[in-house]
Amino acid sequence: MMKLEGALFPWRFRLVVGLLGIMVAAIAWRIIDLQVVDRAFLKGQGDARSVRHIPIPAHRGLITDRNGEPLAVSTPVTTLWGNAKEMQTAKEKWPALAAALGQDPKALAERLEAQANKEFIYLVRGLTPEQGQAVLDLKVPGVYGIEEFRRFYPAGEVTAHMVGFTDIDDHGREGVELAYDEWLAGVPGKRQVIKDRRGRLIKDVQVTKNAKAGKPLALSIDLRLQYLANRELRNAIIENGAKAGSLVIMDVKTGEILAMVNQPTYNPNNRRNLQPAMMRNRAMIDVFEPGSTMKAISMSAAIETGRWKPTDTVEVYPGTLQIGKYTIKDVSKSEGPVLDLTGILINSSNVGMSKVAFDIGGETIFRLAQKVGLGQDTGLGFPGERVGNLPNYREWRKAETATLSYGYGISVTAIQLVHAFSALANNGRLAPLTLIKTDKAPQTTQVLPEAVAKTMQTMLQQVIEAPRGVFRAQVPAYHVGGKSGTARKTSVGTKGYAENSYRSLFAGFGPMNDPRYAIVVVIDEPTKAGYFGGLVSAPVFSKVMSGTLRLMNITPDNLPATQQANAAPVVPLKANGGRG
Ligand code: 59J
Repeated sequence: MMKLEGALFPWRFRLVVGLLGIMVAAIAWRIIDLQVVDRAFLKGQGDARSVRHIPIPAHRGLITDRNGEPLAVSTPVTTLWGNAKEMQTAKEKWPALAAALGQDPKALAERLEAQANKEFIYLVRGLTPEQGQAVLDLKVPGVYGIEEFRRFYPAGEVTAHMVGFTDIDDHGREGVELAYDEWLAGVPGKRQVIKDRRGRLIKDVQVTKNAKAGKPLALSIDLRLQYLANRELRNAIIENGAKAGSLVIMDVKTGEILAMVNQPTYNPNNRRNLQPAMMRNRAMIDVFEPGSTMKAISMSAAIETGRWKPTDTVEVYPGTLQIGKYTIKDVSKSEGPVLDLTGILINSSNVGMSKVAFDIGGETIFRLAQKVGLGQDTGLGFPGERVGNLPNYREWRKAETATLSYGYGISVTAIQLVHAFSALANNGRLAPLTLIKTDKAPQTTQVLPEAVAKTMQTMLQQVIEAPRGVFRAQVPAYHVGGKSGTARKTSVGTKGYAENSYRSLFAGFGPMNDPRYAIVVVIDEPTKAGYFGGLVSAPVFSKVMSGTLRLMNITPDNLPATQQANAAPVVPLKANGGRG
């Protein structure tokens, strides 16, 4: 075969072998050339053109109030960054850049020179896309843009504690923004790009993963009530020269928090000059002794035993009661030496309450307090939320029993206190608390017999409407009920109570014909016009409850007879004015 072919085409065979030989030699030379001679050059080129993945920001979910009013909105912004190394090649363009950025040209030049070997520096973050494009249109070498989102809080300081805020990288840092971060955040996407060594985009290759937008969140709060609560609390803090305060409004039937405000507050859109005191969501993260507001719970426990009814009496004379070396004192002189249970609440008698408590035992009060959520986990999972403390003693001696019955030796948050009162308002049924709008009726727990809750509603209405009652808590056109409290603050450092610093409290609900809203007002260290809860906090309750009932279109249950006549439908005028 070989011989035959060789004999037939000897010149062709030699030609092919020769060509192959030349090709092999050329390839070998090329390999040596690439691997040895040009190695350094090519390696540099390879590094310079590399595939990178850059994140595509995910749109963060919108936070709204219960009626769809925006509370936290993500808007697209452009962040401009510079490759300072590259920027050194076009210093003549810096003044125009500074002008477009609204920065001092000298300061910018100094900064760029000081960081001349940095390949990434922020020039300005969070411009509107139009502003950003205007700067990019200058085509300054080394200046690039990234698309980001920035959070804006339309209601500012009014919803600050509740909503919280995100950090500059759009991660939740406080409040609902933090508690629901995963729900709101979404998942960033990825874009494959080819960039050169200086970070210049050479080619936008493809989107390898689409960004997944975060989910929207409708809170339980009603922005109108939030504004109302904030305004009235702020005014009261100023008028009373108080240090701080909280106010919570709850829908007792659904468990929804309709408003939650604190003073002092802050503007989440401008967080420069923030002091830690402004950032505290006190209604959930500060605990306090509930003082006499606790008597509403202790009295409920007494009536639930069946051993006591509202008209049963107790001797409170002479306004003090000695328990070992501990003296129980009534602050105000009671209307008589003997008070019935309603009278104990109206006169806020610590002595009377203690005597009832000795009869039913501290543990009875403890158990109900526990059931209505005092000193218990709310399940809300709000960042920094406190649980408070409801101590259980192996042996409830008189001192512990008395102290708990009128609200000391226990610590609660404002939100727990409003929750406890909601059980009385909702006929003994406790709805779990929520900060999220709910559409279906919640599963409630009967924590107190309906009849007992109804008895308490009547008594707490008397606390406000009786001749010696807390008239400042009254609401025009509606019947409401509640309990004031004035608690000496524990003084820091010592074990005892401060002589001159108080917490003024009010907890109540309405309207009494079908209680719907519970409100708690806490005013911390009032220093001007007195400090009694009935004086300082009750008027705030009145104004906020009044506004709430009106805004929510609740039919008045206490109209004077003449107004009721007016409210009745009148014969409408005929369209032509009655002329035929
Ligand atoms: C009080 C307390 C402190 C703790 C006392 C208020 C006790 C007590 C030890 C002295 C002012 C004051 C455990 S006052 O809340 O009784 O607003 O409707 O702070 O009693 O034993 O100069 N409330 N307040 N007591 N401590 N320890 C009354 C009452 C209450 C009122 C006013 C008058 C106290 C009508 C409180 C209100 O019901």
